[in-house]
Amino acid sequence: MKRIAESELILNSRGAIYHIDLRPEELADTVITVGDPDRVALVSSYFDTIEVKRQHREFVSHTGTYKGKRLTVISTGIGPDNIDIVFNELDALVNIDFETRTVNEQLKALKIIRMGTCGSLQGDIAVDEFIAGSHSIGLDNLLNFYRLENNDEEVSLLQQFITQTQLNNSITNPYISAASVGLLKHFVDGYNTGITITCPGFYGPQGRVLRLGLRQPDLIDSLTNFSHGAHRIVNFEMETSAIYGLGKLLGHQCLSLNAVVANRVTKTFSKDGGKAVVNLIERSLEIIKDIH
Ligand code: R1P
Ligand code: URA
Repeated sequence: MKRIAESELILNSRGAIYHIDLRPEELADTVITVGDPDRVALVSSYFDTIEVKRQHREFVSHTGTYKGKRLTVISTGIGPDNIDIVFNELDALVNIDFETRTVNEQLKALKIIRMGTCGSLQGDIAVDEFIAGSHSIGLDNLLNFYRLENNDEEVSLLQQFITQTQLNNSITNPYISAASVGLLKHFVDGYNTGITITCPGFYGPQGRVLRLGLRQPDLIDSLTNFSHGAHRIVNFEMETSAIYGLGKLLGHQCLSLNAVVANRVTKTFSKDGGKAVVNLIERSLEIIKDIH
């Protein structure tokens, strides 16, 4: 077995992995990711007990139990680049032996569920509603650094996306990956579903104009109008493509749940996005506790 060098697998003086500062025994098999570091304490406020609390940079993590189910909730901060860090380090915690610095023969699959916020791209999915992303198309570049392979359905969706939106140019080289079907099937009542677009920014990359002109001024319309069979694009945010792509490559089951705080078609913003997030957390924890 090849030994992974100190410069590649970086451990701190606690024997914890570098950015997220967790040791293997401090991580639960079911992980909730949130963008906002303050949302970690919000999620863990529903826990029966909290056994571990760590923080390094924007990566806050609490491990405890919710109605008896052991969970870790961790903040990723904003963006796919942070997901690269969090996912590689979560995977290392369960699939690399920190003593020998070798990959375990028996690999473990985590269940990883994002609870985030997003913008709706459909007029009929209003602010404060929830979305579970069936697939994610990344307009960011992260998975282009890895060897992501697609099944026939994904290839066909991506080809149609490029044809209909013409988004495969000097701005972006889109990629696609899917949610875990085994997780998605639990989130039906109260969750809209469809394709989530992940953008490498909140303003220009999501078609927002404050003072700067855009190279892709028809971005929102082209995403809203996309359709392929029963598939349509429902929302965008800034992490899901990286979560689905890396989750698939590393062998973890992933799902991204988001509360809609902005609707970009009706041009409305939630009057109480905080409450929408609380509602998403409460409903989703009740489902997660029963998933084995
Ligand atoms: C932008 O405001 C942030 O909010 C969304 C986006 O994906 C981005 O991270 O998610 P979170 O609320 O989980 O951070
Ligand atoms: N998060 C995003 O990335 N975009 C939105 O419009 C709202 C939340």
